Amino acid sequence: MDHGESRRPEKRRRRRRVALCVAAVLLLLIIVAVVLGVTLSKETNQFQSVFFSRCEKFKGHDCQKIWEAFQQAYVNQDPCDVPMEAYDPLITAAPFKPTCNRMMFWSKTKDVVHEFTEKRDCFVTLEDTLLGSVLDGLTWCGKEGSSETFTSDCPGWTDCENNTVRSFWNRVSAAYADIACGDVTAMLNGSIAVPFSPTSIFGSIEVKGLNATRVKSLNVVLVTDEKNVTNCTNASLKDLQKELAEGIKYNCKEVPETQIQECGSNPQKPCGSCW
Ligand code: N1C
Repeated sequence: MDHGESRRPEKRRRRRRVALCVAAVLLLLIIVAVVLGVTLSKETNQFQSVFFSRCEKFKGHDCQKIWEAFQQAYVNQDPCDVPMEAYDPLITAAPFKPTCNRMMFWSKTKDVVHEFTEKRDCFVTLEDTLLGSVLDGLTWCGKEGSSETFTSDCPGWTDCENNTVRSFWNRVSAAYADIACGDVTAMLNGSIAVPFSPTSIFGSIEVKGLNATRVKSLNVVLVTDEKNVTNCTNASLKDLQKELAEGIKYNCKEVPETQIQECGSNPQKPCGSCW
């Protein structure tokens, strides 16, 4: 009898302890879930606010509509399985306008090109257009079963070909080349051994996408430095000419980087005489 009475409160105490433990674990789980949820949607929110602030610099566009068209390409998708066609609705939502004779392509010369185009209004690169400027320098991807946009741990070029970011640049570059017209310019890097790479976006998408009914000529500006590793006779540039559609004329000129910089900082000089 005595025994039974003293065991009952002991049992009750044990049950209370178990209940307390369960409650503590549950609370911890809730905290972890909330923290995780907040940091994840923080990534989405931060990315979205960069997207909108860059987009809103372009007047007369519905950035909300463009954001939705952009998101449908990769949200809730395997980030290694986003084909370039997934961005078709985005191109429809923010189509490119042709700027004949002023279009500038580039490969492995991003900094020189943009230093120049920032200062002078003569040429238009993809980064000067709405889609190019909104996404320039950003990383993003989705995940199956999630409505979030992630900005870290996204697969890159070495992980898989059809990754979210690469497919975007492939798709917008194809659209940009497709509307090219008149005389187009391309800045290539003359201080590397192979200035034209067939696997670059310029080599695999843009050159092939130039339409002979619209494009008169492709004018390569081969940016050189003191080391002068390559010139216009470089074998890779022969490959470039072979890729051009029949009817598009080809020119190449070696231009020292210092000359491009000087022309950039001299607004009096007409663009046509920069090189
Ligand atoms: O692969 P690339 O260059 O030859 O691509 C450059 C070519 C340009 O003419 C642009 O029109 O393709 C277009 N383009 C961009 O505008 C662009 N902005 C930022 C291609 N890529 C772009 N990026 C990023 O740089 C993107 O992440 C891609 O993978 C690199 C390509 O650089 P590259 O090899 O020098």
